[in-house]
Amino acid sequence: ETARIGVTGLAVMGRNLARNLARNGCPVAVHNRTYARTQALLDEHGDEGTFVPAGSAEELVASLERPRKLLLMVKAGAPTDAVVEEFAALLEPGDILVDGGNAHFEDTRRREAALRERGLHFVGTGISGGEEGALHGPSLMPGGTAEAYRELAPLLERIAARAPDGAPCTTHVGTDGAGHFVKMVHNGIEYADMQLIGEAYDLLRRVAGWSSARIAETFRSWNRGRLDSYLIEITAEVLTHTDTRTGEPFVDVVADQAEQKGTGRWTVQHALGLGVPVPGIADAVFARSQSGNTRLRSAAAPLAGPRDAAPLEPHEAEEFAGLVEQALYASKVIAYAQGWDLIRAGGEEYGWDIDPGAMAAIWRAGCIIRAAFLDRIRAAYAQTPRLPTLLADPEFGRELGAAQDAWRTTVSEAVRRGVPVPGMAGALAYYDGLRADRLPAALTQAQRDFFGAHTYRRVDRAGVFHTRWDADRTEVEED
Ligand code: NBP
Repeated sequence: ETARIGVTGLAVMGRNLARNLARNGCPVAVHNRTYARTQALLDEHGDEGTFVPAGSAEELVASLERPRKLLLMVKAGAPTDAVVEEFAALLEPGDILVDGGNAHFEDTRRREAALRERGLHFVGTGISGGEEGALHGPSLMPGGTAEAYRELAPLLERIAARAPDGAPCTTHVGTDGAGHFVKMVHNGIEYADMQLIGEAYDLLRRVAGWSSARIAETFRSWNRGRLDSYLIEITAEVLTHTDTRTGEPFVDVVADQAEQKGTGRWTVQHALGLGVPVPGIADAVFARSQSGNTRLRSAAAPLAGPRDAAPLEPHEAEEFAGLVEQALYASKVIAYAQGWDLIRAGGEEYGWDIDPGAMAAIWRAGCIIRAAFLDRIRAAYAQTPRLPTLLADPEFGRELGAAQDAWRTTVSEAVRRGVPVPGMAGALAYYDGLRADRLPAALTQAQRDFFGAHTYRRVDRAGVFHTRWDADRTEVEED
């Protein structure tokens, strides 16, 4: 009983989290199905702290302080179920199993309920930041019981990333699958953000006519302003890189077919189920699918439309880049607002008491969407915890208002020149849709009543009505 926590599954993530724990003075027991990985960790990093190697599951469990805390870092899906079962059989009531894999939150809910029956805590934990984050400080999103979180907090806070104000990037998100749920939404937001950055790049390339190096410089300058974020920073890095084989800009030799592992799709599926509009995330997922659909793309390639019009004059290009920055920023605010709507709806649906400001706070560092901007979201919710949408925050509202002319010009220019900007155009439509005095949804309701007697409500009186379209077109009130 010498280790404060154990880690099983020592591939890139588990190995780096174990090292992070050990480096932060926490004796950690380490185990892997195939012992070679455990040995490699000891050989290569054994001097970084106290590692207690375990050759078997029994040995691992025997080496842990009580209540035992065990972090699973194995492949999501069936392997996680197998490992949960293996260890649950060896643990005792009050012990805590933490699943740091990319589990679907519904699987986490199922596992948590099953283990709770056996007196065990199961803490599904979203972990963001990839390999580097795992080693130097990830953003950690634990679910499970508050009681389990109290036991884990000292350890999690020690290994988590630190926000610029020094706060550790972890908090108890909510019960059962809440942690994996918000990790899923985090990834959905990441998809939307990447899509918008891609559109901004495309506009600078095709409308401003700039080289990758010139665009990289622009992203670097944006990164010193309100767009300051990890994704903008790495975009500049990628655009600066030269392909070693051809000497061409690296981005020009990469096939333009985006892939996905599925968390963006999950986000959209759940948003559809909950009836929360997240078009910014959906457009990003669909844009990846569209890019990868070579059959559709080659069939449509000959279709008419503007193609490679002459780029803008240099002074116009400079001005245009300023407009693109505004369109990008405004669209980003919209995408994040949609993500936060989904967090709120998920919390209501599953009975999680998720603090929306705390999510922004723990994403300020360690994760892929880390950005200065997240501190503004934190502040907006600190000021008004029940903000109905981020757009209702006076600061964000003012910024969107100030950006909208540039945003509209950018989208118009893109449309005119045939540059696809589903993210920016969709974000603008969402903005206009929400602020509209009256929507054509009225016509939709009338049509639904016409073909399906689906009824409608009126603007001038309470109640539910139907018009007898196929008879004398008189109106009847339904009860
Ligand atoms: P992998 O997802 O590649 O999983 C490999 C690990 O799972 C190895 O330790 C392997 O043991 C173990 N494993 C498998 Br596969 N089947 C097993 C079984 N039936 N019983 C016991 N162990 C089994 O590793 P990773 O990339 O380090 O990711 C770990 C988890 O963290 C995943 O759920 C992943 O989705 C998640 N995650 C990854 C990232 C990232 O950036 N990579 C970020 C955040 C979360 P073996 O060595 O014996 O084959």
